[in-house]
Amino acid sequence: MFNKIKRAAAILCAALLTAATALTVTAADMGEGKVSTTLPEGFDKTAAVIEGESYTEGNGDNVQTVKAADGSEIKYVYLKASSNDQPAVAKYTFSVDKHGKYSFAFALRTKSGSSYRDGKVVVDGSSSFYVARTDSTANNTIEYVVGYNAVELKPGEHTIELYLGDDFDDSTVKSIHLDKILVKLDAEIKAEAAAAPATADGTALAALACAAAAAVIVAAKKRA
Ligand SMILES: [Ca+2]
Repeated sequence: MFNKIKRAAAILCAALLTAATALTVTAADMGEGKVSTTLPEGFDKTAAVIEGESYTEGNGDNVQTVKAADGSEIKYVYLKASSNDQPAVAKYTFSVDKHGKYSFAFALRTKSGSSYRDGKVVVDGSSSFYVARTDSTANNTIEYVVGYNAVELKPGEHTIELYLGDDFDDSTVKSIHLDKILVKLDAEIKAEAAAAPATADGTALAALACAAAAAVIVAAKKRA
């Protein structure tokens, strides 16, 4: 029941943001994410980047690449509803060196005309939340969905898994195209958001990927 309520909140949040972009619904308000086409405030510097296609375990259908409108390539993992009972999942390992609350932002490839889709995120096998977005009108760009901002992590190794929403079935196209997961300590997000207005754009992501993460190290494991 609780998850159903959380899912409803995520759907409402995404719908409201689509209907009126001036309306601000924050992750803190909803306990869920909001959708943006630019890097979320506070994530534009020194967030750790987990590439969606570099999952350490899982049964993601495959790794795909598309060319974005600006000529760059988007490489992502394609999760789709399975024809058997095996849930589609991609799992990642990362570690942090500071104790605190962390937020996650999910960079999803857009596909015009695609249906509503959501994903269930599980951190360390227990904490979970949904990321959700509505239909997309854009094609081959990136939308960011900011995750629940109250995942407390202790120093050491952690896991994050992305599943399709658990009400997915095979009646329509149901899938997620995950490009990246950004991980950042909440205190650092707040400090950066307060220090400077967000100026992030697509080019900022390349710089971000090269930046030294202050508190998060993404595991260097390769997929088998
Ligand atoms: Ca990627």
